Amino acid sequence: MFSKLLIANRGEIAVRVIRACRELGISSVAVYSELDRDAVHVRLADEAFALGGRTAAESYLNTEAILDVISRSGADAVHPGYGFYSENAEFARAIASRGVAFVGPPPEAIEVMGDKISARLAAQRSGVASVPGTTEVITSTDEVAAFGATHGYPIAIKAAYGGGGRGMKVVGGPDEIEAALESAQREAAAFFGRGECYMERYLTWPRHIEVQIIADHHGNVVWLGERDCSAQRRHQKLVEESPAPLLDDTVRKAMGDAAVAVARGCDYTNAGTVEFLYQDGEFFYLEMNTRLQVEHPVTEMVTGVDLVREQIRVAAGEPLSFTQSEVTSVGHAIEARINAEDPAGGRFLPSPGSLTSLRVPDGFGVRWDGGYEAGDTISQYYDNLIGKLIVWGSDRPTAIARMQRALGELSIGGVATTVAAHTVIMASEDFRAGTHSTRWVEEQLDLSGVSGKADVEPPVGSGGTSDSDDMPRVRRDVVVEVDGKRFSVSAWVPEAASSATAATASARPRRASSAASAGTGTGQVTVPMQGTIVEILVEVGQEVTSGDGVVVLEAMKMENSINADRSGTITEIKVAPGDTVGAGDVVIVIS
Ligand code: MV4
Repeated sequence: MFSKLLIANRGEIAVRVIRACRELGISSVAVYSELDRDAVHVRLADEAFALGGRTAAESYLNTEAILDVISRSGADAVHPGYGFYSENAEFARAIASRGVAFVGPPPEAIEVMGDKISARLAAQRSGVASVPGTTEVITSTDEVAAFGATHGYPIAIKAAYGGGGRGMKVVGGPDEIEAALESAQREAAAFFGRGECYMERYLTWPRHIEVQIIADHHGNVVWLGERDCSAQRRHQKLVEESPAPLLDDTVRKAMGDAAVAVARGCDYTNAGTVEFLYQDGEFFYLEMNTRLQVEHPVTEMVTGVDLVREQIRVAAGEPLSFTQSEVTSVGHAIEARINAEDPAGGRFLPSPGSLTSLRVPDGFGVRWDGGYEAGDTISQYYDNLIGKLIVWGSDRPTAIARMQRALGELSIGGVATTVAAHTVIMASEDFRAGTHSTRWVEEQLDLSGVSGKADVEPPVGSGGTSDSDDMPRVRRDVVVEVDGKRFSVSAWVPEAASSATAATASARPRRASSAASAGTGTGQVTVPMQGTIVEILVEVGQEVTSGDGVVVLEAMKMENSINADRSGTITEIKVAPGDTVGAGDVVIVIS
């Protein structure tokens, strides 16, 4: 077994892994950005090392800094969590070459599954049916037309190196082929650096059902039930549950066998998830996620298996601690993702800021996997997941009632959250009947009357959701003696309070551009937070009215419409799709 494990991640998943390490008697090493100096994962780990930087790219995705800390810490294993380096084959190889274990699958399996065409071929070789489609790169519109003539419409055009729905275009009929193919290829090139696309029959009302698998280095591959993740918006899951409602046991078993076959087919080890689309009693392989997923707790709650513990054990070469026939699923588990987002009107607008208060529910059958405490800040630079509320009940109605009870106990001050959306989802007839699909939240759920406002408003004059992550701090080096040994310690202390307050107040108006609907702006349209430009909605010379969307910005995993701050003519477009921008950058000029 390992003696020291480094967690190359932050937030709730870093906390989750640290807890597993403690239970296994493994020493844990945290890493942190400048903004996470006092984060929960840092406080909880046995040791912590600074990476420097603030944005993800400067910190948790700074390969040089991470590799340096891995060697300095003496860690013999690295857990990547999800996101960041979790599906990066090059990183897995770099670690292995240093003699450090990667708590995840072999790099070859990550690569096969990272390319969606090769992933479809892998499933095919394993005898598992994918959605009817092609396994070759589309080279002309004629190929799409021929596919449509044979299989009918709609058709989905997807990026071969894509993921998360980005770049997927739906073709409703022959006259839409040209535009759809062109924009799919353009977006794929902008976002994934490769324009290759392939196509599939587009399923119109599918459920997203995924199977958890785990494999060891002794040839054992088992599946641990499935999760229904259909309640999502813009490819961000909101609610996940296990077992999937209204799923026939024969179909469930067939899906489990198919998932195991896909995993075996690519010599998979460690934890992974095989995604399927399920419609009209049929299931189709979609893709495989070669990492531990956010929603893994629902599987843990019904099977009793500690997935992170098993991940670490199999990475150390130990056999799985159970066999397939020993896996059982008892009762029902539901997870609600609690994000710092305002779901008002179905918009789910990011709402970074300081948590002025946080009271989490407890009691029978309730689990909170969190990464923050009251006083911490949800930064615009990272995922805005505050925590995951997971409940277990003896059956689905009991679990839903328990989730409703727990949501009622959860109280978060300082930021808007998705709690109100979860309350509506749990009460909705479609969700309770289990008839919702992947399009349900966006197209049918009524969130018009919902407000994501913080439960507890900060006292007037406190600065409210002020960006305390921007508070200027200065380094003070002090020498201390611990058990007679001399240490030099760097303390990061706030600058004199008065100057800090003044700096924060003038530094950065929040949501300047998106909130500017009064039409009195300067015409210098800025983005309110760091992110990636997804789409330009206007052209130079075009007339716009104040409040019109001009640019789509992806930030904190959400697409945000950046709007004109005054009426006038577009005179300059300073960005292109794929560009990274920082808070306050001017993207469009109107005069
Ligand atoms: C599909 C589909 C319907 N038909 N493929 C979106 C993300 C990417 N992982 C695959 N996605 C989809 N592929 C065919 N042939 C519908 C989706 C889809 C979806 C899938 C899983 C979870 C949520 C989704 C939301 C919208 C669309």
